[in-house]
Amino acid sequence: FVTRRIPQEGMQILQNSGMCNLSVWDSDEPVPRAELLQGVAGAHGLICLLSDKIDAEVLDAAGPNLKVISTLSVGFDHLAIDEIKKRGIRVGYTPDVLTDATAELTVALLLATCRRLPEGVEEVKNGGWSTWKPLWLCGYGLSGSTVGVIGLGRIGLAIARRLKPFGVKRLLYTGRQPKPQAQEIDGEYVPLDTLVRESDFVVVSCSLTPDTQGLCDKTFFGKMKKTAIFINTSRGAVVNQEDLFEALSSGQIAAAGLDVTTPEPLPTDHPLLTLKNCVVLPHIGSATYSTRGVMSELTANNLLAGLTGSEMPTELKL
Ligand code: 8YV
Repeated sequence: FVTRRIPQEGMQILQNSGMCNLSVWDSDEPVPRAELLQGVAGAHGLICLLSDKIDAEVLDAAGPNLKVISTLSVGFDHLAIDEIKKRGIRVGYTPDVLTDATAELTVALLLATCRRLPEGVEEVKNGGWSTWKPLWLCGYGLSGSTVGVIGLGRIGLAIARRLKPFGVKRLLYTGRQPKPQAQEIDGEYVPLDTLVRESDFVVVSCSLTPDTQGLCDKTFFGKMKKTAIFINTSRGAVVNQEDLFEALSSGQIAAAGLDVTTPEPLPTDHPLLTLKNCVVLPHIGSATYSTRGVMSELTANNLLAGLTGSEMPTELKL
């Protein structure tokens, strides 16, 4: 069962394999819960997306045939891993292939936020561009700055690599343990507290776990510099959005750029969208044609390998 029309590259692999009797929720919209429960019944394999919550109820609805779940994402916080493990189901996911695209988007969002690009575009359109004014639309630059990356995994490292050539002076990072790869970017492993206090740019690139859920809250924002910029391209739930709104509207921090929110999509009347100093994107980190194409190929190949009991190109170690 495929919960959404995935890019053609992946669909072709599934169709050409001649191995599966495909049932696809043929839409660009998420499959409604009732249809998911119905569609998955008796399936041997499941292809899903981030927006599909795969919990015990879905696994029970699938029944004992289900051997493999292949998600079109690197993140797997939508999967009830304990329940999946208990049932001996294998999981495929899509690491590495989206690292460059997501790191690129993070840099784009960071620059758009610190140099106030959306505000500038808006001013040009609405006639706010009058004469040249010395401090009009001034922002903060990367050159000479301190950048702090929370979570120096594949994507965090790719972000840091791209930011260094902008003239970043210090590159701080935090996580469960120091990373040897950090040498390459002269990264300094520091406690979270130090990172938050000393960074001009705080970039969140960690996965969503019980430890990171709500990590960026009132206390966190309270420690940031008043001139600092907050960027999140990982998962919305790492942030307490009410606390972020408060920090942005009170001037506790300078600005924020978010590619991820809770919920997604963010309602159009959400308070964060009333703020000029908050740039919100609709979760497009991996959205390049080639990346989504390769992600869908990998998702299909993981599924087929799982169905035949062979080695998957990228299996999640449960
Ligand atoms: C995906 C993501 O674009 O892979 C992930 O975990 O967050 C994004 O790259 C998207 O969620 C597709 O499922």
